[in-house]
Amino acid sequence: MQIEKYKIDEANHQLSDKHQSKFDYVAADINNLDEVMQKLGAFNITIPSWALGTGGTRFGRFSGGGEPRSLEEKIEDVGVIHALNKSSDSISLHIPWDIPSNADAIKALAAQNGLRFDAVNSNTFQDQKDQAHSYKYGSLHHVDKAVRKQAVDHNIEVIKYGIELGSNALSVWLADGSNFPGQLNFRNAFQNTLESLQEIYEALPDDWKVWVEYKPYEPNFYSTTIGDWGQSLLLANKLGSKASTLVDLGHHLPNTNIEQIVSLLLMEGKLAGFHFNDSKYGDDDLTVGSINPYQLFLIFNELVEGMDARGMTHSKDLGWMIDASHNVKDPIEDLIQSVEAIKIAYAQALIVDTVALREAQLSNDVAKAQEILQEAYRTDVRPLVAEARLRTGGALNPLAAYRSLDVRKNLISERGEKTVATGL
Ligand code: RM4
Ligand code: MN
Ligand code: MN
Repeated sequence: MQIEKYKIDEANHQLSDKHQSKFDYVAADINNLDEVMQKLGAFNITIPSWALGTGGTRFGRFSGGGEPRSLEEKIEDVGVIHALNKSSDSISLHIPWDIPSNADAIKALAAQNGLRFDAVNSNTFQDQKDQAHSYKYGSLHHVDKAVRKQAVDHNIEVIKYGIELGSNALSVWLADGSNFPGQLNFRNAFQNTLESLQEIYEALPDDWKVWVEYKPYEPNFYSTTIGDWGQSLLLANKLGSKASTLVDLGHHLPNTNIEQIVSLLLMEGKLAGFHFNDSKYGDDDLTVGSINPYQLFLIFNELVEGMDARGMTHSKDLGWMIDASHNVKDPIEDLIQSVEAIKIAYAQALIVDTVALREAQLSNDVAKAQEILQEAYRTDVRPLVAEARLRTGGALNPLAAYRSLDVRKNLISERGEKTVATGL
C-alpha cells in the first residue's frame, strides 16, 4: 500500500493553524533555528526488516494482522512509515530472515518507496535447515574450526547480498558465550572470534565497514564472548580502520552510563552507530523513549558534541537504526513512535547552549551545567520536529495520519488477518 501525498496534505491542513502557533512560540527562542531545522530535516533512522511483524517472547506470539508476508511487503511497510515521517529512508536486512533473491527487483521496489539499504546483518545465533554444523555452542568463537568456517562463510555471503543491494556495512551480533563456569576458555574463545572476524574483514570491499555489536547476557547467561564495549573495541582495534563498535541501547546492564561509553567511542573514532530501543530490565526492545527519554537525550547530547568536535556530519557519519520488537503494539505505530522519540532527543541536543555549558564546566559550576542541559531537555521541541517533517513533505502528526488513513485496516484486507512475518 502506498500513501498518496494529497492525503497527507489533507491531514496536515486540519492541524496547520494549531501547529503554526506552537511552532512560532518555540522557534522565537531558538538562536540557531535554520541550522536546527536543516539538521532535523536531514536526519533519518533506518528501520530493521525484522521489526515489521509482531515480536514474541519464548512464551508466545500474538500476531496483530496484516503483517508483511515477504521482503517486498516489508519494504512497502517501511515505505508507509517514510511517507508519513520522511525520516526513515532506509531498511536493514537480516539474512537469512530476508533473502533478496532478486536484488534488482528488490532495489527497484525500495527506490519506488524512496528507500535505500543500510547495514546487512548476519545470523549465526540460529541453526538453519540443511546447515552442516550447529551453533548450539557458538559460531565465530566455536572450538571446532569447521563450525567457525561455516559461520565465516555465512558472513561473507551476507556481504555479497549487501553489495548487490548497495549497502556498505555488515553488522555482526553473536550469541556466542557460555552458560556455566568452566564451559569455556575465555582467551581461546576471544582469539577464535578475532581470527574469524579477521577472515570476514578480509572479504570487505574497500568502502565497507564491519560493526561489532556487544551484549552482556542472553541467550547465554554466564558469559558472552563479545559482552561489553571494551571487548568490542578491543576486537575493532585489532581488526583495523573498517571495524568499529555498535551500541545497542538494550545491551547494557541496568544503570550503565551509556552516554559516557558513546562519548569515548566517538573520541576514538570507533563508534559505528546505534541500535535504538528502550528497556527497563534487560534487552527489552521496547519503543525508543518509552522508559527513559532523559537518557536518550543525554546520549544525543554526547553525540552532537562529540561529532561536532570531529567535524562529522550528523545525518551520515554514523549508523542510526532502530532494533526493537513489538509484542502488544502495531509494529508500524511503534516504529513511528520510536523515530519520533529519537528526533525529539536529537532536537533537544541541538539546542543545548554548548558555549555556556563549556564555561560552566570550566568553572566547576555544577548547578549551572545541570540547568543548561535540563533547559534544553524540558523545552517542548515537538513543533520543531513537526515543522521539519512538514517541510520535507511528511505528516505533521504521523501517528494520527496513519490512524485516520486506516492503514492497518487496508493492510489486513490486502494480506489477511493471520499473516506472520519472519523476524524476532
Ligand atoms: C540481538 C541483537 C541484534 C539483532 C538480533 C535480532 O539481540 O540486538 O542486533 O540483530 O537481536
Ligand atoms: Mn541490536
Ligand atoms: Mn538486542
